Amino acid sequence: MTVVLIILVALVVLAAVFIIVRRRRRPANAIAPVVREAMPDLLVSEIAERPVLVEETSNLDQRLGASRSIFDRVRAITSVGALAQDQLDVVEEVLLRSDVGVTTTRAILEDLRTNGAPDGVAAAVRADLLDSLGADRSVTSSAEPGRVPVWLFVGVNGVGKTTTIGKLAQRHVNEGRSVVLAAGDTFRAAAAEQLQLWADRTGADIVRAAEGADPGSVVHDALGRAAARGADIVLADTAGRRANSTNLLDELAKIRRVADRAPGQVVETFMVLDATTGQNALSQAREFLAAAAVTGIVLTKLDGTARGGIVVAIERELGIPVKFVGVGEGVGDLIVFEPEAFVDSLLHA
Ligand SMILES: Nc1nc2c(ncn2[C@@H]2O[C@H](COP(=O)(O)OP(=O)(O)OP(=O)(O)O)[C@@H](O)[C@H]2O)c(=O)[nH]1
Ligand SMILES: [Mg+2]
Repeated sequence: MTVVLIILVALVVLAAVFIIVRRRRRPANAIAPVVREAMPDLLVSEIAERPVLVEETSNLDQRLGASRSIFDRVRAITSVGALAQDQLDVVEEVLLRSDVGVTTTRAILEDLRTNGAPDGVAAAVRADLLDSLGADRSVTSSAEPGRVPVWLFVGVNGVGKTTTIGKLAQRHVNEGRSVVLAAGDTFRAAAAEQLQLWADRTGADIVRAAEGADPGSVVHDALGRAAARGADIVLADTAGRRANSTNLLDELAKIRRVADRAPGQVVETFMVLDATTGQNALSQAREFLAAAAVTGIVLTKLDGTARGGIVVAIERELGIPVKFVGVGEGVGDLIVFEPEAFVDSLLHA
């Protein structure tokens, strides 16, 4: 009996000690559990409207804002039919300021004088600009069976070759193609580094060599790698400068020969031009045309100029279609050039 009593007392003492210790362990500022109210049946009574994705056209308006503003005065002419001389003067000034070029400006004025503007001046100018942008701008991304298509990028330094390659690599990858970048600008080490960043970012493969290496052999190695891996396309970067322009053009011609030899096949040679350099872009371009057998133009930095009409002048003067335009530094800021969207952006109300 005594033993049972002792055990009972011991148990009571142990229980008391246990409770005291537990209370001590709870921090002084411990938060007491909150007694929650019952949840309402309806959590959100009004759902905010989903943001509308910015459409390409309105985005283009924004990117071409400076060029678009030059055309403000043309859009402001609301009369229809025959044009007064002061209205013709406004159209002429606007077209010249936008860098459309003298020949196209004259042709448009002639049309306005002869035919007037039955649907308004903006509509008439729009139609004339579209007429002068009628080139075939199809882009080839496939080669003969057993060969790897190559897109070669040429142009003077700083125009945006490497950035354009990065943006296009992303575009190809998005469309399900495997891409090999050839770091053919071996003139400076930073060029390959810059292309490497784009490779990392887009998931493209890259072949590069040390500064001063032969760019032809870089392109050759890139083709070997692309063929071995069954890659879908090679995008080849080139240097924008050399000791002198003869060296640069000779080098480009040589790179082109290498790139066009099996297993490679050059299916597009893009000359990259910087729209902000205006008419200078044209004189640069002529030098490259013969050496590199250019098939298309990429006009970059259209977002940075009010003289977007240079697109028209370039096509007219060089007879080469603008196939892509750069409208910013981001990976998505390269668009397929579509004359309608472009001209609409300049001239719609
Ligand atoms: N705003 C704007 N900037 C651009 C565009 N395209 C390229 N750039 C910028 O132009 C600068 C030069 O671009 P790069 O791609 O290095 O030019 P590059 O032709 O490769 O130059 P080199 O390698 O020196 O021959 C960079 O700061 C780019 O971000 C564009 O469409 N819009
Ligand atoms: Mg470069």
